[in-house]
Amino acid sequence: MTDYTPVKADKFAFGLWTVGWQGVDPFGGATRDPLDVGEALHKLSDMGAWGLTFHDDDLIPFGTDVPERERIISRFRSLLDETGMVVPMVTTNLFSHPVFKEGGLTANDRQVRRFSLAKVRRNIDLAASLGAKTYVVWGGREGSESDVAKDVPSALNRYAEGLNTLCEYVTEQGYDIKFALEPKPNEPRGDILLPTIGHAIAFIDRLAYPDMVGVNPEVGHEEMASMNFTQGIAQALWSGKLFHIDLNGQKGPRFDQDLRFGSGNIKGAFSLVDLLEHGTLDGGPGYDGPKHFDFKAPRTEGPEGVWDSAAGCMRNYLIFRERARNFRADPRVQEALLEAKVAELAVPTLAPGETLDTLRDESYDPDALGKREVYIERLDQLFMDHLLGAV
Ligand SMILES: [Mn+2]
Repeated sequence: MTDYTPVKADKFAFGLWTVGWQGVDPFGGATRDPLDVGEALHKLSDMGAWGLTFHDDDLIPFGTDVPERERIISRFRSLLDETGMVVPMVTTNLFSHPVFKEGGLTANDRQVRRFSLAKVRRNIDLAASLGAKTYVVWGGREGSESDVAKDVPSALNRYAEGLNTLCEYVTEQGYDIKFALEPKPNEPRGDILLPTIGHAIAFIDRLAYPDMVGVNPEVGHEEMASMNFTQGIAQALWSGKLFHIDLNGQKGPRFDQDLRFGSGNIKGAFSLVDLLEHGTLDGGPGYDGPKHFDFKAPRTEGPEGVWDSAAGCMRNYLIFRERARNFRADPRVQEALLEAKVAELAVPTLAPGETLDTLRDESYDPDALGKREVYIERLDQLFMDHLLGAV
């Protein structure tokens, strides 16, 4: 057993807006004071975190003039040097200002779309200069409350146009940046475009530069839609599209809770970490990118509670990682995997040279097959035993 102390090599990253959230919700104002970016960087670095991410407006308030913008950026660069923190990902706020009330890249109003692209471009230049490799696109306002007011094919065309234009810009500039779309089913819009991992992956296939675009799935966003997050991540890995990940917690389909990672669906979090760390049985890779926490300490908490919550995200990941390693190394588990024929699924259904005619000529005993034991409960209980530390 380790002491679950995070180190930089674990690549834990936090959004500036996560630890900086002041607790404003639709029913009440701030319960916490603003957090200075210097304090955020020092505190996170001391706690063993590796990276800090931000929306443009988190670091540089909307409407800041050029000299003040330069001053903020130069102070931020010094703070990064001082703390050894990196900026693995940057994103754009295309949702807070009223200009985005009807969308950003897919607003019906063409001037809003042009403004949105210009805002993204300006922030991509900053992202590249800070060494960020991933640029997240979360279209929280891209959607509608009224089906008749949004022509979805046109919206998807404009979404694609925006991304294609940004990909061309990044290539022309020689930036080492890829885009990651972040799906979410609803909130703040009644319905958001590209609501799940699957929608996003299908959309990416239709883009002009599909290799430059992947996904940034968030635990809570998929679970709001009753999706199995581990299964979605497995498909993203299978598609070569898991460019980034947002870890947090959610208690089923309801508003976006952004609980600390591990809180909420604990068994789902365990299977997720097992997948990220060990990949799939057919030798498919796991994930070695940033483990990025997009959580919010509940507004009940004061400043100390925020760091308790942030530390809990990393601690829970490390506990799951240790237990997943123990699970995979346990001889009883290996036996149970064999009994449940989990690895047999990696064997192609037809052998080389076989055809459907081969199958036609084969004899089957469906009744016997229907009566077979599958031993899934036995395996799943071992999984629970390891998760709960009852081994
Ligand atoms: Mn969320």
